[in-house]
Amino acid sequence: MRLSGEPESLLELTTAHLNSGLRGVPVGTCRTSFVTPDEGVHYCGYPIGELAMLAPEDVIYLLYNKELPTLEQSVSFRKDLQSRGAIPPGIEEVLASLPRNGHPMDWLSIGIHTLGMLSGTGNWSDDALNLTAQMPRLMGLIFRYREGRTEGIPDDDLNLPLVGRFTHTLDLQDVDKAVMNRILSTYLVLHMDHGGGNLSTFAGKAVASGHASVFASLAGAMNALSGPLHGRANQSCFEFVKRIGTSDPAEVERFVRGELEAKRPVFGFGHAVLRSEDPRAAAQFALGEEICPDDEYFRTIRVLREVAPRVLSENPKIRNPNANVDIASGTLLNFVGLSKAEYYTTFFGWARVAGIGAQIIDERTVMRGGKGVPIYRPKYIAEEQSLRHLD
Ligand code: CMX
Repeated sequence: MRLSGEPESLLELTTAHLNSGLRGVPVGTCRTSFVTPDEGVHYCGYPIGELAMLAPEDVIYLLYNKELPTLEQSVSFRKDLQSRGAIPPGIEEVLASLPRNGHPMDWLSIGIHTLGMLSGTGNWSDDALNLTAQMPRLMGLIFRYREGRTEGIPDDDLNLPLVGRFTHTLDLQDVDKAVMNRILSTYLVLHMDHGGGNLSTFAGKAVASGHASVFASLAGAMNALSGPLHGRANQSCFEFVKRIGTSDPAEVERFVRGELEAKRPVFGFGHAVLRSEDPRAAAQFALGEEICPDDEYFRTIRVLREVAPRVLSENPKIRNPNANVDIASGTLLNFVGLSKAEYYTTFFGWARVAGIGAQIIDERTVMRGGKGVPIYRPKYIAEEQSLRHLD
């Protein structure tokens, strides 16, 4: 059945597109990023491999302004973020009341919502930048309250870079904060944006299209990200690496084959769009070789990176047997002292606040000559039962 045949249509819709989660159906344009099969995600035209080692502040500037900052612009943007970063005191009372065994992603969503109630301005651009600047302190407080470390929380230091403010609030003893900051900076840059149609970005923009606040929209995006088929895959990936428990190539191969025989996914491999190794994986492997080449889990993933693609390639229906972004991120976070995998998706969420926030501003204030994209309203076709009353 043909559903549309506009002369300029990008796609001829058929019944095969129905109930497919809008897969492949063009719905709009994206100004911040796109994904290609060979080079993966690009931010404003730059392949991610070229941006991986930049400071998060400069990449946030890129996503908002569509060009990398000059030195002067970079300094002034950091000052602007500093002026926006203070979070209202009421947030701690709310965090103190949340169930400690609740998932950190639920805490993050509630935290963002609360920030909106306490400090929202109603201006798209200000609210998105304010939340971006508030995130490090919120993240640090979530860790501290969830773990009951509520005594002696250092005051926020707004002069620090974004990542430094998080590690300062977290204030873990016996860790190398400089290395932790480096790993987290790269993690944030690699995860900030991924095109317009991934579930959390789409959900956030859909909520914003009804003119809900930036905070409500981003809280909705975090709820979408929290699912095990979406953002929570990075938690599963590190749990998977820990289960392997060896870096002996023959043992690793036996493990991978066993997982496939048991019909379980080989985590950290495969991709819906990419057809070669994800440059975000390559960037994290390069960092790991520098920072933790002898770490037991890093040795495991180094072997897995060689073995798994060979084994997965034996199955012709697997379109990309290579490593994806999740293969190494948990191992690196664990190495720097962030060992609880249940938190890994919150770092993903923290990073995405920048990309989704920038996309929301584009959809609300730039698209359609500044009028903004109208409220989302895709068409659903009535099924037979729902037409019975017409008989
Ligand atoms: N392990 C086992 N089976 C895999 C596989 C893997 N790593 N990658 C693909 N397959 C299977 C698929 O499940 C699918 O099987 P069915 O036909 O029985 O449904 C078949 O191979 C074809 O899949 P595909 O077209 O190559 O890939 P999809 O777009 O369907 O799936 C993905 C992509 C990421 C969900 C899949 O590769 C996967 O499950 N990987 C493991 C989990 C993982 O690492 N997730 C993190 C993704 C990170 C990211 O998206 O950036």
